[in-house]
Amino acid sequence: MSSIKLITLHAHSSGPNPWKVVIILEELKLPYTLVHETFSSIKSAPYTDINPNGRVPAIHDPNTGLTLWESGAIIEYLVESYDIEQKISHGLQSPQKWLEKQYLYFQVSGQGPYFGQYTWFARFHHEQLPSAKERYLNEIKRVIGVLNKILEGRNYLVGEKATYADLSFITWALIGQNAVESAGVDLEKEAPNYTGWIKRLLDRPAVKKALEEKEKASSTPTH
Ligand SMILES: N[C@@H](CCC(=O)N[C@@H](CS)C(=O)NCC(=O)O)C(=O)O
Repeated sequence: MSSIKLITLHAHSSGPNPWKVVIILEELKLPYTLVHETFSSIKSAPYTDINPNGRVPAIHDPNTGLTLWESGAIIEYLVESYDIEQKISHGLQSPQKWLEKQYLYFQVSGQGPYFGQYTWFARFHHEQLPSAKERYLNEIKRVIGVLNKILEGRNYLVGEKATYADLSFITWALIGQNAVESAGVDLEKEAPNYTGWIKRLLDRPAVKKALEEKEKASSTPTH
């Protein structure tokens, strides 16, 4: 691993998506460097030359020359390129590979955007729209309920070990947890499989390290 060159990851401290990628980099023990962007720096060049969509994360991997954006694609790329020992995946030839992808796509399309829209309407929208907040809060509860049911009698989403599929849910789960608990839901009681799963994932050293990096980035002022 020591011959692998530093992978550059563009991130913003407060957005959950880049930190999903940091978790994967930490789990795979890949060398990386963080470029701390601001919400204004990602909207113009030079950043938009890297990601024309003006969002984080994006990576550049000098080992292959690839520049890539969209957190799901980045996670798939890192796992398929570097998880040779199948630390957080079941391998490209296994049938579980498709289940891992299924859950990753559920995360990027079914968890992230709904949880993100709730945050938008709860914190940033220029007017109070209770019906919009209610819709997205109900979606958060629904998605948590779906995962809670899937996790009945099992520790992880695919097979007997934590994979990138599980790990991709963590950062948005923390936001969703705050949202539903602020609305008076006792999540441990309502969704014990789900809360147990999140706790198991949060206990992993790589996850702890990634969340510490996020915390550090939040307390370091950028330009
Ligand atoms: N589908 C994209 C979403 C990326 C995204 O929305 N990132 C947020 C940070 S978590 C962002 O850049 N927000 C800035 C903005 O909305 O202008 C992905 O998964 O990478």
